[in-house]
Amino acid sequence: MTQGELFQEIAANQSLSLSFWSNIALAGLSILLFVYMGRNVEDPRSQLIFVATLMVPLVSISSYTGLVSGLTVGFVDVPYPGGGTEEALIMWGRYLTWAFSTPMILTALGLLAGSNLTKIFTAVVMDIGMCVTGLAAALTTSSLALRWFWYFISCAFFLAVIYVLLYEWPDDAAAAGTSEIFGTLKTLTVVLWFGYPIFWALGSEGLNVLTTTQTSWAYSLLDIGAKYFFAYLLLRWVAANESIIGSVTSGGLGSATPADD
Ligand code: RET
Repeated sequence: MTQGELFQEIAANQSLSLSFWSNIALAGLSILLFVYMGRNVEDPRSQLIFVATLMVPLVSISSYTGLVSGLTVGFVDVPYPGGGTEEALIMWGRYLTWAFSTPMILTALGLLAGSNLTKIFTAVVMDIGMCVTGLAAALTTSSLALRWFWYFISCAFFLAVIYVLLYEWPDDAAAAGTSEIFGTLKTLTVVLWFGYPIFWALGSEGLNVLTTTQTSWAYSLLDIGAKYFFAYLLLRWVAANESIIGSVTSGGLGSATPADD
């Protein structure tokens, strides 16, 4: 199918189109709002959090423009359990662009927690591994088993990210004095991020319990919470508490918290 035909196919499905356009609109509004919120921020660490977080809606508007234009979607012969293969519209651009947006979310969270470079690097590279292997899972057509093997590799990367979020950064955030906001954002992130592999498994890429349009809406709604709402909460706090972020002294390779022993 040509890109023009894919574009027509998407435009003809009103609900699917709306799941894309709603995010383009929200990403656009978020970009304007976040630039405005950051206009007076002067502390360099707070500015870095702003830039990283601003990248999230910037990547998002690009991602959804790719989807709605037919550039980053395609019909793929997906093997399903039971032996059959079905041609399904796969939004592979989502997995590709997550490799750019989710590292920004984690970098911003790590900076907020006052984490050291080692932990931020670990979270970011595991996260990129998760997105790229998720893309491989979505595009593998040769074997059902290997499709799911990619999925489980991606889940393993994902668990490493969750580990850093749940067991490493909370202690750092306590030392940095950002515990309260970090706790809120951590919970929001962990809960919403678990939604993605669940909907992948249920959707047209996985077990085909949900249609492509339903899967797309699931991702689009998760995106609204995990990106724009998350970013708004984070930036509102950072703009109001620049001095706390400014007094964080960690950021090198060492541990932000003193060793336990
Ligand atoms: C996939 C499928 C394979 C297994 C796992 C996945 C996890 C995806 C996640 C995505 C988060 C995306 C966000 C985007 C915001 O821009 C790739 C669906 C574990 C956690 C927050």
